[in-house]
Amino acid sequence: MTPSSRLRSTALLMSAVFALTACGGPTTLTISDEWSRAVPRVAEASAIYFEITNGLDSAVTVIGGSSEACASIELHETSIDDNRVMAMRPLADGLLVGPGESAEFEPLGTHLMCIEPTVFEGSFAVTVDFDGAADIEIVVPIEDR
Ligand SMILES: [Cu+2]
Repeated sequence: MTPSSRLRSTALLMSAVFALTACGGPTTLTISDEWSRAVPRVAEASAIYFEITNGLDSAVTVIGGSSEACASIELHETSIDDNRVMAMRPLADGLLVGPGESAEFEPLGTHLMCIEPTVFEGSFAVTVDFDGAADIEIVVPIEDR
C-alpha cells in the first residue's frame, strides 16, 4: 500500500466512524465471547466468562445472574495472596462498567460462578443482571479450553 492510498483508506475509515457517531453510534450494552469451562459432573461450581461492552452513555453495574442450569449464580473475583494461594471472593457491590468502557470476565479474574451446575456439555442459558440497564440473556457454550 502506498502512503497516499493508506491515507485515503484512513480518511474513508474516519468518515465511516463519523457517520456512526452522527446517528448516535452503538448505544447498547452488549455481552460477547461468552463461554464456560467444562467441569466434571461432581464439580460443585463452574465459572462463566465473557466480555461486557457498555455503549450506553451511563454507567451500569453487573450485580449477578441466574440460570436454570445452576442452583444460584454468584459474582466473584479471583485473588492470589503472597503464598500464591488462589482464592475467590464475592464482589458484594457488583462490578461497575463506565460509559464507553468494557470489562473482561476471564480466568483468574472476575467471573460469574454457577453454583451446583446441572448442565455439563453443550450450552446453557444465563440471565446476567444489571443495575442501570435491562438484564441480558446469553447462551453460554461449555468449552474445554
Ligand atoms: Cu468463583
